[in-house]
Amino acid sequence: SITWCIVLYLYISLNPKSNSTALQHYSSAFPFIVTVKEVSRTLPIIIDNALDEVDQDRNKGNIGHSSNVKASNPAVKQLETNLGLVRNSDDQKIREEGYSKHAFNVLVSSRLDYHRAIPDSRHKMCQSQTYPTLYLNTSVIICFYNEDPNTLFRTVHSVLDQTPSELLHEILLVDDNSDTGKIHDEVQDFVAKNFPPKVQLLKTSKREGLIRARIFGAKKATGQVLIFLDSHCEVNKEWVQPLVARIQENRTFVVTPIIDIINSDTFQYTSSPLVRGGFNWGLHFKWDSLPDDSLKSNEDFVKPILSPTMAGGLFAIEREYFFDIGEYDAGMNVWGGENLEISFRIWMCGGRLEIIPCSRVGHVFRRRRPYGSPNGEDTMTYNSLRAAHVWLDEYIEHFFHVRPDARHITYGDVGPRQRLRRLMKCQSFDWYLKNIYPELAIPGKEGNKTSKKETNSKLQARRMYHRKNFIATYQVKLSGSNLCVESEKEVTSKGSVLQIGVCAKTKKQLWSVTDKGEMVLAQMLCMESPESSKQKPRLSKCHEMGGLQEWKHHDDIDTPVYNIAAGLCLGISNSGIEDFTNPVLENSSVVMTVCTDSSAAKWDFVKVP
Ligand code: UD2
Ligand code: MN
Repeated sequence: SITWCIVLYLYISLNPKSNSTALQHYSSAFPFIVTVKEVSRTLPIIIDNALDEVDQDRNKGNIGHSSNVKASNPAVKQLETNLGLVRNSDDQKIREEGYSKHAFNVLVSSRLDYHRAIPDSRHKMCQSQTYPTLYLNTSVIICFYNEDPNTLFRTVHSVLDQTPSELLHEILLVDDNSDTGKIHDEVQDFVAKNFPPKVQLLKTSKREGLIRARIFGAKKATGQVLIFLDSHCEVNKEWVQPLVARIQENRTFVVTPIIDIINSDTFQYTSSPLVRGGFNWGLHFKWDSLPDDSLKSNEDFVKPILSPTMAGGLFAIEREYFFDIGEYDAGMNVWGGENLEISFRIWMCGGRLEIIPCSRVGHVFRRRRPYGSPNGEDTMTYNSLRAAHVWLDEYIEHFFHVRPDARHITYGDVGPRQRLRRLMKCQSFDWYLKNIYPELAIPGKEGNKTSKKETNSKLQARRMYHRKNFIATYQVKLSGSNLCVESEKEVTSKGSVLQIGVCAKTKKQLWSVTDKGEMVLAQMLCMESPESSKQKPRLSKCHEMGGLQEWKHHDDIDTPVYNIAAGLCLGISNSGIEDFTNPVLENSSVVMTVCTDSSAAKWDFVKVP
């Protein structure tokens, strides 16, 4: 754990944004908001429970669709309740196609109940909140493009389940001309059979991208408040009341829930810490920690939080106000940038943007976006340029400084948007920076920005928090043999695959199990499963977010070792050889395999004092 501390110390001291580790946890779940460079490398992830006031209860989920498997092996039977379990080649196919089409675990999603219980992630103060009589009703608008139908249906069911019907005027599903008509037909059929008439399916005549698809939906909506959601969400208890209550106070308040995390591998629902929206000069959205002393008393966990920007997907706005302030820039394509544009516009043109901590909605954060734009264009840059030319005034130079290439990229006609800004007599960007986002460092200016260096005591506290919670250390022995799982290369060697070697109490064979279900070799690197059985498990930097680094097993003999996210078990490559004294088995590699296959091994966890 000394090494762990040193690694952590280096990480904290080298990372300029490390003033909130909760933030890093959160940001890492939002790969789409960090710079391209950052996306490609695995972000070191550290969860800061200290900043996360709310219980991180893991949601187990209920099995929904029938699981008619008769497993004779009692150990496998014990695993049967696990949602991600790959039971046959059909399952494997669903899982692999799901990852490639949707970038999340479709197999798990298909087995989860549409009405599964998710943990109430709100602060305890929210649970006793009362709201005034709410007289505004809502239109929930959910745009989707090639979405996994089950996940979309769960989104809709959760809104129906959790929203008082008098507040829910309608749910509009906008199919953004998904590639195959099959998806549309399936959704249409399901809507007709399973949902009340207030759920309506609409379709754009061509692929519009999420921005124009939302405008399309908003124009059809007849409720008094528009609420936009992504098509892979689950709303939490009393999510809508605090949003509507706030808009009733003032129609120029645009409000967002806290976005909780639905793990894209396991669909576990975890609560997110209280953070707010910001951005950098590359015009990438990012999460910022709250200003110092924001959370002093319990009441502060309930009060609206001023937010310079919104993440984009989930927000509520009074319908007429949405159109009054210019809806969205319809010249923006497919994905990206619209969230900063609407945020600048709201603030600069007399509105107010807030996060409402008692409203919580879970969202499946993916590691990559599973779709492109129709002509392969980088819509994020195109859209950001449009926003920059309309809203940034002289500060656009800072954008170009970070993105010199963008100076020469076309961005279409922004004349109408600039006229809109003049017409509405909006404030300058300088005003916005000084009054709403003074925390943003202006390059070349020495401001009294918060110091990037943490005080020693803070650092100390943090190090204490991130010391891993090791439960016990084991040799993991192939049952009935004297062969153990070990790293092929040194214990510090990231990416090393695993093999079977004669048991010896060397570091290479000492696996420490943590309270998060990780198996950490020599207390340094985590055992990580690949997404499919075509690749091998390896040693990876621990990211603390479960998923492919979370393992299930008994802590004694004869247990399968199961990875929920992969739906697979730990096995050995040359199975079938029953004579474990046979030297052929030595150095045979450790693989991921369907849990019921003969290559799925049983293991003894032999405690090492
Ligand atoms: C985030 C936002 C997303 C949007 C985006 C920036 C959250 C949780 N999500 O990205 O709402 O603001 O940043 O543009 O804040 N879709 C279409 N047509 C398309 C592409 C997507 O309808 O051509 C749908 C898609 O099915 C989904 C929604 O738009 O329901 C958002 O897309 P996403 O989930 O890929 O975006 P995400 O969460 O990465
Ligand atoms: Mn999304």
